[in-house]
Amino acid sequence: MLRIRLVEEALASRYKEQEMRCPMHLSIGQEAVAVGVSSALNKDDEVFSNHRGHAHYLAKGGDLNRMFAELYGKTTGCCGGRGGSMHMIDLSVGFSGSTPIVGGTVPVAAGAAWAAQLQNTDRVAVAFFGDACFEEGVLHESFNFAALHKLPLIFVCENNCYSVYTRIHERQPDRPIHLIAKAHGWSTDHSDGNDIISIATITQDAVERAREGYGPQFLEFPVCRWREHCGPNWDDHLRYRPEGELAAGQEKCPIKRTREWLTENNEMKEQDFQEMEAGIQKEIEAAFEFALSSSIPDKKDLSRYLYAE
Ligand SMILES: Cc1ncc(C[n+]2csc(CCOP(=O)(O)OP(=O)(O)O)c2C)c(N)n1
Ligand SMILES: [Mg+2]
Repeated sequence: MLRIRLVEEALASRYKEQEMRCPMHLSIGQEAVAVGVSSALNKDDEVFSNHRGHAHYLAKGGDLNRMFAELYGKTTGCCGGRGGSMHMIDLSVGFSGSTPIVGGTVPVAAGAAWAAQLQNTDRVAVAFFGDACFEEGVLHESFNFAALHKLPLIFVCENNCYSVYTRIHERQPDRPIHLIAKAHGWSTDHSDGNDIISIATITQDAVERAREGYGPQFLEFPVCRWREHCGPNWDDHLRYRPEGELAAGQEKCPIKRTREWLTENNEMKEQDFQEMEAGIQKEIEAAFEFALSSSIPDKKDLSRYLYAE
């Protein structure tokens, strides 16, 4: 969680240099879900992400150098510099892709889960999405298909209550999102999206059920997006959130909470955190150097990769 936080804070501070020329949606404040869920997965389990995907990519084991190079549009990026922030992929660690089309990866995750089932593997697929994804027809079609075929698929809803500037109660009827999944007859669970231990625990249970053939599982985690929807800035001055909501969300910071818990239980000392931070900062500096010194794609390759080669 700390690594993801420091990585995204570093990206936010360098974004204004205008060298990373892709829109960027940061997960600052929402790190616990990506990390807690991924901690319950094997390397070959397949994760599918959305527009807010840096945390999912890193938590699944994605390479930081290749991620930064992708953001800078360089050939060494995880998509050869063609995708940018919202189209990352690293099949070697089971990060099977992200797209910015809200709901776009959900049916693809269902396909991956179906393939895992047809091939008699014990792999599961995971689809991360936000609360706004419930307004997309394809999510409900995927729910139906997954339920019908009892797919080994974990649906993970990171509910930050917003679709850009619009609060959930202006967009959807007032009911818990996880009850929609329950209506399909699945196991559903939900917990505080700032509590890494409970996220990891309920995900482990869900993954186990999915591997044992009990079909799709649905997890909902309420979280708080700290910064603007898209971009590196703070935007509370725009007043689309009720007064005090952001401050209350920040007070529940998953990293602060875990740090306090680890210190109180004598698992880690202040010095350990400082050493950890220093190590991460070094890694971040090296990743920027790697990305900045890599080359940009050649014009002659422009039409490549449109179709499988
Ligand atoms: C099909 C589709 N409709 C609209 C958009 C524009 N759009 C991009 S992100 C976003 C909000 C998504 O909210 P949510 O799914 O809750 O994720 P969050 O940004 O809160 O993490 C919208 C409407 C889009 N990318 N795709
Ligand atoms: Mg949202």
